[in-house]
Amino acid sequence: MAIKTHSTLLMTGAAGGLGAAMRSRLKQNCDVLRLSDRAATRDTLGSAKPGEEIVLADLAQAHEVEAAVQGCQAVVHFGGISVEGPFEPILQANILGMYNLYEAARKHGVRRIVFASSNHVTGFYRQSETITTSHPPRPDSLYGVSKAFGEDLSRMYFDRYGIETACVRIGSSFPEPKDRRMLASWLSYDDLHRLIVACLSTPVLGHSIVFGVSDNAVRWYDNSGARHVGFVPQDSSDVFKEAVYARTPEPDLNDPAVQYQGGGFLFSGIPMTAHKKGS
Ligand code: NAI
Ligand code: 15L
Repeated sequence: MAIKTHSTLLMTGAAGGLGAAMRSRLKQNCDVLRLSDRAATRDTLGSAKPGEEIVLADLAQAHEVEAAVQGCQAVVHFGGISVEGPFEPILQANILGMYNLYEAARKHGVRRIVFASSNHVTGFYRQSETITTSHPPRPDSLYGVSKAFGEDLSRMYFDRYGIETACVRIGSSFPEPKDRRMLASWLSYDDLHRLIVACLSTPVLGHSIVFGVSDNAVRWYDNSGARHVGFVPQDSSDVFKEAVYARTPEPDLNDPAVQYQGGGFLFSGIPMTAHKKGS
């Protein structure tokens, strides 16, 4: 989708999996794509191609984030810790980093942000439930809590300062679904790109929550509360179903990773209580 949404677009987390996948795609949607990530990722990012700029920044460092944001009209925010783990790095990158990003956006007049939130904000809903964008968060991990914080922080910046944000609760965005759970949560890279462009280009975004999944047959999410975003997924995990079933074992229905939408994230990081683990 070649529609130009903004002149200079900042993409944080540009050296990560989704950053790499969106780098060529988002180039069509702006005059200048500014890529940002931690200094340690310099080699992964390589040099700036035509129509690109690179501004390295640690999200935990306010002045570095300001330098990355200055001169941009919109941001696609992929940067941060992307899995469950020790709290300190999550605190620095996802919580302090989110605050630094929104303060920089406020100071430098950024009007719209696409925030890579996560299905783990609602990971403690069961796989037998269908949830809407209005269901309360039920994070399954410290990582999920940090994304819920990001959603609330961005809401405050919308209510106070009018900065519009799409909190995209990405399911599982990889080249293909890795397991049976991902048949429900999978988001193709092309659908992710469609979703980002929809968020950047819809006339009125406000503060919106959108589930980022493809048009999969098995679905836990009802996106009808986000129709104004105009995201119409065009891919489906169904084409991978046979292969995924052939290479993965029968699910154990007593396993919380099978019962809950958050899957394996329920077990990583801080210990689970006996209540959730056992029965
Ligand atoms: P990734 O881990 O491959 O990329 C994250 C990037 O953020 C990395 O390049 C890393 O260097 C950067 N980063 C981490 N801490 C930083 C800091 N303090 N300062 C600056 N940069 C920092 O993750 P991936 O898969 O590309 O995901 C991108 C975003 O989307 C993440 O925020 C993740 O939480 C979110 N997401 C991804 C999903 C997926 O299926 N890939 C699903 C749900 C959410
Ligand atoms: C996420 O939030 C992670 O960033 C990603 O690595 C996947 O694990 C995904 O969720 C998932 O739930 O499959």
